[in-house]
Amino acid sequence: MKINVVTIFPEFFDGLLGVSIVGRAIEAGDLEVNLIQLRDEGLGKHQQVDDSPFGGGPGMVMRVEPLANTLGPLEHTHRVLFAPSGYPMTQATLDRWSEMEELTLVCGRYEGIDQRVTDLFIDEEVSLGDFVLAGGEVAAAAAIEGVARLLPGVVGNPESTLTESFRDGLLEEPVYTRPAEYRGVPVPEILLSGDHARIENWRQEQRLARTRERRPDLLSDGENSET
Ligand code: JFT
Repeated sequence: MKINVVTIFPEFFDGLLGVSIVGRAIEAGDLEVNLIQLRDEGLGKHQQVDDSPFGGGPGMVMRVEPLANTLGPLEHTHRVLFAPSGYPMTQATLDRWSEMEELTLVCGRYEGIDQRVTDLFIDEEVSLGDFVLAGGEVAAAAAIEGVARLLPGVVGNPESTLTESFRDGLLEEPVYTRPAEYRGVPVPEILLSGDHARIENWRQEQRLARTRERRPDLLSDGENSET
């Protein structure tokens, strides 16, 4: 698939695109990432992309014209805007995007983007989470990595994300590797027992206990309400 990223900081993505799953997906031709410098459509001698807010208030707002001129020609793609006030971006969101031919991720800065950009040129507005960043780039980077690992042919593709334990709506269990004891702290003996039925039972209990403690919201709704 192809992912366009609209940003005034294209260098921000250099590390991401060179390493690990994303780097390999690009290398293998499973993923193309096209970085688009928004400032190329900036206004005037200084290629300005922002202006002061109507109605007053602190900071600057991203103007319509540079974004409109950039996003208009990308109408054939699914155009996503990151915003603190967006719908939550979840695994289901990434699953859906990973099936698309061409996705466009729009990253803003300053206090936000003129609402008319969203109204006229954006298909979906999402947020990475309930915390405050200084712009959309970190959220876009998270989306690129999360989508890349779902692409067919990518090493580490979970095959069916339904087989991933997070998909049954629970947090994952703790995992261990060698050594069997470190600074007097042993690996749970059950994991060394070779009894795969008891091990799977233990893992499920751990997932449930962890979810009850850390994310009770995941249990109180839908298909896990009986667990
Ligand atoms: C922050 C963001 C996400 C996500 C897009 C744009 C400007 C800075 C800002 C900060 C506080 C209030 C704007 C953005 C995010 C997240 C995304 C922008 N800012 N208004 N912050 N935190 N989880 N996605 Cl454009």
